[in-house]
Amino acid sequence: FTNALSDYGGAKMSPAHPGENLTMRSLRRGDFDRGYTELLSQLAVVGNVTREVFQSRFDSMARCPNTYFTIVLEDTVAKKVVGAVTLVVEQKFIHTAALRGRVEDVVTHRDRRGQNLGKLLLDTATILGRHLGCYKLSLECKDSLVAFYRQFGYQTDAGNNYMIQRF
Ligand code: 16G
Repeated sequence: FTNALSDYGGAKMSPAHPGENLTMRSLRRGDFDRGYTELLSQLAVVGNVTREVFQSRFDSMARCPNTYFTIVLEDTVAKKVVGAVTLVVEQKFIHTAALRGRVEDVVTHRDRRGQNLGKLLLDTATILGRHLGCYKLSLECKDSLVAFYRQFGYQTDAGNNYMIQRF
């Protein structure tokens, strides 16, 4: 897959060839300085996450092997992270001690939207989840993004409700 070129509305893209001056790779400890938290703030409230806080959270995630897979797209000229997706792999007892994947924090920089970068990131996370053996992948999204996520095989699940409690 990493070399296979898929059709993205005429443009040929793949993780190995995400586009001119773009590279796809795992999140790094140094990505605070490449604007990762700034990018996340285009999705949700990030709050006061300093470099120290970022690095400490990065380190604690790294101590959970095979759990947090954050994939980013870096603009290699600007040295900025312009897109990201996180696959979180949860270990279960059910389904014969299965793995369940959650797709989280999908964001494309506002200046880079409409270039199929989100689609490439989602395809990559979905294929990674399958490759790791997840029996299902799920995500939460706004009404306006339901159609976007449908193209990757996600569906709203009648009878299964997404419930939430906020603190
Ligand atoms: C969206 C995100 C989710 C993120 C949440 C933050 C995707 C597919 N979903 O639901 O990962 O955690 O927004 O929203 O990227 P909140 O600030 O309201 O919790």
